[in-house]
Amino acid sequence: MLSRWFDFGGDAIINTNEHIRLTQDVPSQSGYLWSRHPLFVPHFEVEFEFRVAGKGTGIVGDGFAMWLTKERAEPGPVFGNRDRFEGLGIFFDTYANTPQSHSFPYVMAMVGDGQTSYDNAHDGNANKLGGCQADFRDKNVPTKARITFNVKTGILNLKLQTTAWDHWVDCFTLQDIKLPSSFYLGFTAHTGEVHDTHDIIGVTTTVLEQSSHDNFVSQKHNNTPPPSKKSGLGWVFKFFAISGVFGGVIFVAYKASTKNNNKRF
Ligand SMILES: [Ca+2]
Repeated sequence: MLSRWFDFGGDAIINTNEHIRLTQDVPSQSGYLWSRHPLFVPHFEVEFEFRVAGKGTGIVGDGFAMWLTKERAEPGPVFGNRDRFEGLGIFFDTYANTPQSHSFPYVMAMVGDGQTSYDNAHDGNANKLGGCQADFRDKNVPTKARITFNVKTGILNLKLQTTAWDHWVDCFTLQDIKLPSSFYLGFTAHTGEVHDTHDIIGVTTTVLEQSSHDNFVSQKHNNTPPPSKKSGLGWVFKFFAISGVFGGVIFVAYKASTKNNNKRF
């Protein structure tokens, strides 16, 4: 239940073998999962598996969000997180606050400057940088998202897997994105009058490197085939995968600091 790298709170509950449940399928819940330590990596990928489902067949909500922000673990009104955040929010919105030209669920991105509010009344339209319709609710296949971001080029891409295993569809690619120099990785969700369960099943982060040809290549590709049977250790395994990457980053930071100290003395 305790982790050096992540913590959770609000109404989030943990099933060690299965998932972190950010909200249950009941009204007025709000939960979070946040990295304890900031990331300082210039080029990376975050892939996570999630599941949104519930007994409701009509109006459900409200959805969940993935964050790369300067702040962490500050519950509030934006899918369970604080408003006026600084950094990236990707919203997996299952509830139409106002009639839209697109259908729901809808996935969209906003980069906050620490002062601008999320446009809650219009599902974030005022600050939408990119988005796509994505039928990710209550699916039989594992639903996943993969975000890649390159600080140098400012290019941010989101792909989704919602229809079949290893069938990734581009949701959006954004240019000239600037994030805070260090940021935390978080997931939050909330329910209001309408509700759903919002689960984070696993997260893997990969540090990507620059090749000698100035192209960026991945140190590691995660092409593992679908599990033939759900492993009880799935969450634990993935959790250690995260810890490994964060551990690596922290270790580098620690090494750098030690080196400076050595020089000084
Ligand atoms: Ca909404």
